[in-house]
Amino acid sequence: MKGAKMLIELLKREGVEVIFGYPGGAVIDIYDVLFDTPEIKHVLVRHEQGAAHAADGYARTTGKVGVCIATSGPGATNLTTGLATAYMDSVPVVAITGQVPTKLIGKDAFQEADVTGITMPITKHNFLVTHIEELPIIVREAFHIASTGRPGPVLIDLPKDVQQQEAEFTFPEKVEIPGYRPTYQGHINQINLAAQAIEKAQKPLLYIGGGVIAAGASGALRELAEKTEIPVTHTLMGKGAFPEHHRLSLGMLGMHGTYWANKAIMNCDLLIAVGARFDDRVTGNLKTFARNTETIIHIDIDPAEIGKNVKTHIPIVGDARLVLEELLKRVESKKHPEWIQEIEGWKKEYQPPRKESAKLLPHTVVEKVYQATKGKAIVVTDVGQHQMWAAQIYLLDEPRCWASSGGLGTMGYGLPAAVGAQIGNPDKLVVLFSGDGSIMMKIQELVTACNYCLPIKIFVLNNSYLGMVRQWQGCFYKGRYSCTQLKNPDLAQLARAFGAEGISVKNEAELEEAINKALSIEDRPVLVDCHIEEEENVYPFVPPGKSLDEMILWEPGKEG
Ligand SMILES: Cc1ncc(C[n+]2csc(CCOP(=O)(O)OP(=O)(O)O)c2C)c(N)n1
Repeated sequence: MKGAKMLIELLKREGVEVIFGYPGGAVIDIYDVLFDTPEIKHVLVRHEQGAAHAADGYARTTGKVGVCIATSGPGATNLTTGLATAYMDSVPVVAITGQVPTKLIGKDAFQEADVTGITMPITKHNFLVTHIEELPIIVREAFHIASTGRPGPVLIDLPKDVQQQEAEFTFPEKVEIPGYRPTYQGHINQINLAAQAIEKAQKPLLYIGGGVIAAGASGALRELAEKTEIPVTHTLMGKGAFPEHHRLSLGMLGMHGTYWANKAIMNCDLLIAVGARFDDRVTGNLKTFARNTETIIHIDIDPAEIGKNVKTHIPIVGDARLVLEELLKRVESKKHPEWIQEIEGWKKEYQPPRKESAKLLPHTVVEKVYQATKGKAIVVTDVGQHQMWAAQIYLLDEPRCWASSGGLGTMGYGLPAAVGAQIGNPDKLVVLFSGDGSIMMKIQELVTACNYCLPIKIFVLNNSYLGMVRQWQGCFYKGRYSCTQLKNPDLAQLARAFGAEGISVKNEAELEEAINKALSIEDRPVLVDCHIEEEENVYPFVPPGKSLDEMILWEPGKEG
C-alpha cells in the first residue's frame, strides 16, 4: 500500500470522521486518496490557519481529536498560529503537513520549511517520517500523545516521497512510548492530606480550569462541591465545567472576573486548584495572590504545572476525575454557612451597575442573544473586549459549550473555530461573538461556512476600535489612541457578498428582530453587525500587576 493511502487508512482506524485542510503540491497524493474516501469528510478551508483553528474548535466542543492538513512550506507555516493556540489551551489536535522529498530536505527545495523545527515549541510532540515503515506507529503515537495526559497538538511531517513509497499495511495494536507515561492515579497519601485539609478548612474555595473539562471531571467536581459546600470559581478555560447558575458558582475569576470571586480568592483559607495553571490573567500580582490562604492544593495531570507560578502545599499529580473521585470517598459532608454568607455579602456589596445609553451597549447584545438562545448555544469567541463580555454575561451550565482562545489570545480564532464546532455538532446552535478587528483577521472562512451551509450565528460587537487595546490606551497611556481606530467595511454587505445573511443593527429596537431572524435561518451563516457604543470599557478590571482586590469596579467618575 502507498504511504498516502496508508495514512488515510490509519486515520480511519483512529476514528477520524473529518479533516480540515487545504491542498498543495506536497500533499497532493493524500488528497488523491481522499477523493475516494467518502468515510472521511474533508472540509476545505480558505487559509491553513483556519484549518488548525477549525480542528481546535471541533476538538474543544466534541472531546474528539481534531485533525488538520496542510502542504509543505507556506501551508505548514500558516498552521502555526493555530497550533500554538491549541498548545496553550491543551487542545488535542493532530496536524499533518506535507514535506519536500527526503533527498531534498535541507537543500532549500521549493516550498521547504523546517516544520518540525518551527513547531517544536508549540506542539506537544512532532514527527518527521523518513521511512514508510514508521508511518503506522507514528500515526498511532500521534493520536495517543495528543489525547492522553495533558492533551495538546501533535504534528506529523510527511515527505512527498514517503507518501509515494509502498509497504504492507499494519496497525500496531499497542502504543507504548518509552518515557511517556502520564500519571492518572493521584498519590493516595496526598489525597488523604487533601481530605484532611478540606476537613479543617473554614473558608475553602475551588478554583477550576480547562483541565476539568479535558478530564471529564465536571460530575465529580460538582459532587465534591455540593458534598463539602465549597464555592467554585472558574477560569476562562473552565467555563461550563461547573454550572454557572449553581448556588455555589462564583463565576470567573481574575482580570475581568467577578468581584466576589476575586474577594473569595483573597480571603479563603484553603484553595483547591483543579486543572488550572495559575495564569497571570488569573493571579494578578503573584506576591499578594491568595495572601490569606494557609494551604494550596493543586491537582493537575501535568507535573510541570505544579509549583510553576505559586507555592503548592499539597501537590497531586493525576487525572482530575480520578483524583476527585478518590477525594470524594474521603471527605465528610460539610457546611460552611458563615463563609457562604460572607461571599453573599460581597455579592450584595457590589452588583455591576446597569448603564443607560441611547446607543447600543455590548452587554445588551450578549444578554439578548443569551435570552433568545436560552443559554443553550455553543459559544465561540474571538479575542478582545467582546470575549470578556461574552464570558461575563453568557452563563453556561455544561462543559464543551465554550471555545475561546485563552492562553494565546488569538484574534481570528473565532470564525474558523465556530466552523469546526458546527461541523462537529451539526444539531446544535453555534453562536460566535467577535469584534470588528477580530472578524477581519479570518473573514475568508465565511466562505467555508457558506460552502458547507453552516448556520453559525455571528454577532460582531462593532465598536470601530481594537477595543481592548483602546481600553488599555485609555487607562494607562493617557488616552493616546495610537492606531486602534478602525475604518471598517460594511460587514453586513460583506457577509452577503460571501453568500451569508448580513444584518446591520444600530440600536436596541433593531436588535431583537435581527436576533430572531438570525435564529430562524438554518441553511447558511448569518452575520449580525452590531454597532455598539464605541468607547465602552470592560469592568470589573484588575490592572496588570495589581492584586485581585485592587479591582477597578466601574468607569471612574461614572458611579460608586
Ligand atoms: C493575532 C492578534 N493580534 C493582536 C492581538 C492584540 N489584541 C488583543 S485584543 C485586541 C483588540 C481586539 O479588537 P476587536 O476584535 O475589535 O475586539 P474588541 O476588543 O473591540 O471587542 C488586539 C489588537 C491579538 N490578541 N491577536
